Amino acid sequence: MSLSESVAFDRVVEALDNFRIEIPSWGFANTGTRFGKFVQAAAASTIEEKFADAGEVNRLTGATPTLALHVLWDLPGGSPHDVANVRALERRYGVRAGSINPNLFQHQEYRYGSLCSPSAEVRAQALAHMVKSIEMGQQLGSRDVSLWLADGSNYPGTQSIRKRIEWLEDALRTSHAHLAPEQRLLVEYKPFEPAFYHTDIADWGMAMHLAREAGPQARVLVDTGHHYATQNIEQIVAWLLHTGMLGGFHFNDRRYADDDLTLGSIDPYQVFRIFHEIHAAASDEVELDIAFMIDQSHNLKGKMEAMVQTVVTAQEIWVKAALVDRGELAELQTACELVKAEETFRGAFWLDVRPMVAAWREKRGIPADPLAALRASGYVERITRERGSRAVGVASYA
Ligand code: RM4
Ligand code: MN
Ligand code: MN
Repeated sequence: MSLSESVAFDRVVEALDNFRIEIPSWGFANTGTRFGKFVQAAAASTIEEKFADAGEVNRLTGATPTLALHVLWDLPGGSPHDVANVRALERRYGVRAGSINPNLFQHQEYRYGSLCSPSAEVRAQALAHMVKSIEMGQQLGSRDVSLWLADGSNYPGTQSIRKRIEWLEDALRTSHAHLAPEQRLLVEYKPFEPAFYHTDIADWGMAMHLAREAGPQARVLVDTGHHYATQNIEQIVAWLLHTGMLGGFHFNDRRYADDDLTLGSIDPYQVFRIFHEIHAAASDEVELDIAFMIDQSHNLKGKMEAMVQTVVTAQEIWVKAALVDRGELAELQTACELVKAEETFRGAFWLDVRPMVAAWREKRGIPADPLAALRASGYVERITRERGSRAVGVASYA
């Protein structure tokens, strides 16, 4: 890292001023593993509580102005009343509705699939839900409809993989036709779980094909937890950037599978490598339109603390990647100066950027240490008292 201190700070300011990350409503709710759920007294169970928590995270970090919503959990009626209610909550808590996530994995009818079910009737029901989600996005003024499909099969020979591709192509084309001009359809992939033999959208190649089939407003969404353990995620990101197909991210960390651990807790260098690809593409004037989102829900950590910790980590790693001297790196790459290139690259990773990030926060009137500010605010104690006494319904998530 050979940038002078003042150049470095300017870059930090620019990088953080432009960095926004969406938080998920389900990150504040009680969820768990397949085996058990350890409920938390402070967990949110109404949409108002989720907006309140999101507003607090935004106040502490200045980086989370939108809240991703899951249709079945947050907008179950899908009625005008739901929409009016969300609009009022947006005003009250200073956070807007973000991506709309259809829920095609919890109804009993979806046992053998939703958009890919062999039953035409079930496929029609799933498609109607897609269309409804798109319309809710329009009414809420939120831009992205983000599709994660749990469809797949558990045993070889039990389903026609190719027929299911055709049904899915049809469903996505029809869904796309309902998009307003400013809306986008994001297609997420995941190699396995809940299906354990084949998953209908298992990797980025399938997601990219489907997004292209769907239409010009469809893009791929990369959930960092949705890859096999050895996969080179930043290479996938580079390809999606190159092809103009990168629509967004769901960030979380993992050690084994879709673990939804806090970002950077296992492998911060992985996050750095992904962020570097994005900064590098931006400096090469690649056109970018990327929704950064968090997809985590914690079973053991306090939900507010974990969310603030994640946003802070994302900001720090985003800044580290912004501080790679890309001019120098390009020269070293051309000259095939391997060790120097690698040291230039990872030198930025080793920097302790926390003082500069704190200085940026002070400059922007945000608490210098958001986690300490959360603790000092008494917010978690208050919601624990207010929410703790009632009986909790515990949702399950994939
Ligand atoms: C899935 C996937 C989706 C998320 C659900 C809750 O594993 O990551 O994005 O909506 O979990
Ligand atoms: Mn996800
Ligand atoms: Mn996931």
